[in-house]
Amino acid sequence: MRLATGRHRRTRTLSIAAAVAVAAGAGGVQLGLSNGGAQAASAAVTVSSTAQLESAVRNASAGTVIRIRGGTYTPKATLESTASGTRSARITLQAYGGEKVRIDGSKLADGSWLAGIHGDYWTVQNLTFQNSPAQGFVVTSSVGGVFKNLVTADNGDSGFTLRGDGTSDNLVQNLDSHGNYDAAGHGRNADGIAVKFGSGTGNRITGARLYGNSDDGLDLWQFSSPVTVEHTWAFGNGENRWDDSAFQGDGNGFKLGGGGVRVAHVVNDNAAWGNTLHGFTENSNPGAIVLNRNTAYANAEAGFHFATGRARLARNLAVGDRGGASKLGPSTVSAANSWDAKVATPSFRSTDATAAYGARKPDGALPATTFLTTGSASIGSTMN
Ligand SMILES: [Ca+2]
Ligand SMILES: [Ca+2]
Repeated sequence: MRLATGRHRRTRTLSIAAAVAVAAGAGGVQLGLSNGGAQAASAAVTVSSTAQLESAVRNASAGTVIRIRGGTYTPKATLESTASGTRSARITLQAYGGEKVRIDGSKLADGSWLAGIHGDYWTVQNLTFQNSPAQGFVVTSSVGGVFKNLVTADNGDSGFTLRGDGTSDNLVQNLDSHGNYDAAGHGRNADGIAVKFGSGTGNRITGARLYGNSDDGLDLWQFSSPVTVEHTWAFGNGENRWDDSAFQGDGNGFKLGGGGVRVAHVVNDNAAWGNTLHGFTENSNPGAIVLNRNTAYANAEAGFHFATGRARLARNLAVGDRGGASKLGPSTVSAANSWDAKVATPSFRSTDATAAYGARKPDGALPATTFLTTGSASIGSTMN
């Protein structure tokens, strides 16, 4: 273990403080702060009712595997745990076999998250988290998490969130996050995935579809360590789909910073289309963000907006963005992109996005599509 115990001690203190803060609020949240009585709950447990699910999450400890039978579950308090697994004894929360499980927040008190993990080495997979009054799924100061084949939809704030210092080595794979909208903020906060207000290296997002959210597809506001984002599509964000007369959603596909931090995120082989603001933007992050082989298509503002920082852009493709292909400041490095001199812009095989909305492959991978592909081996997203 390369980390000193000091980090764990600090994290645990913060987690308990946060948990107490939640417990002190409305809703009577019950938290499994003590593992003393929970050891017997380790190992596999299969749940088929909301009460069983709440109990299983509350009592989880290293080695627990919670399997949820198909159906819709409506917890009355945030599904929350401060327990940690280990590298060799993870805590697992997943659907039973191939069954379809929806965890639905429509019975939660206003302002409640639907689910919150405050521990290390969790695996959460093959589940839908929907209709929360606030955030859908929140991971705080966690290490080594695997969050795979999840859906976070129609929640009252961001769908999926990574936050807090000590957020390291987490993998978010094949997330679908859509329709998230914060009514109280008139849509200005709810992103598909938010990695915000924290730090820690080794976090990777891959294979996500982030669409139809009121604010941004992906938002890395004030996360001060590099995040890797790849094979991810952000589309149709920032549209007022809620008949909100005071709508304030922004609508960037990929918002790669902001809030005064300087950080060189790595953003490769993604696509952004049909967003109401920029496809890809530094959002004032002055760091040397790396962007290779991304595609921006038909966004309302710039395809690539990097006006103030030191981003390094290569082999990106921008077509049909109404604010122009790129808006780049003097400190950026731009080479072999479609807007650079003597670079040919290949034609798309298809501009019909239907297949991009379609069912994923059986293993959860992005659906096969010719949408926005060109056949070029040198420029633009591969769309897979
Ligand atoms: Ca916003
Ligand atoms: Ca945002």
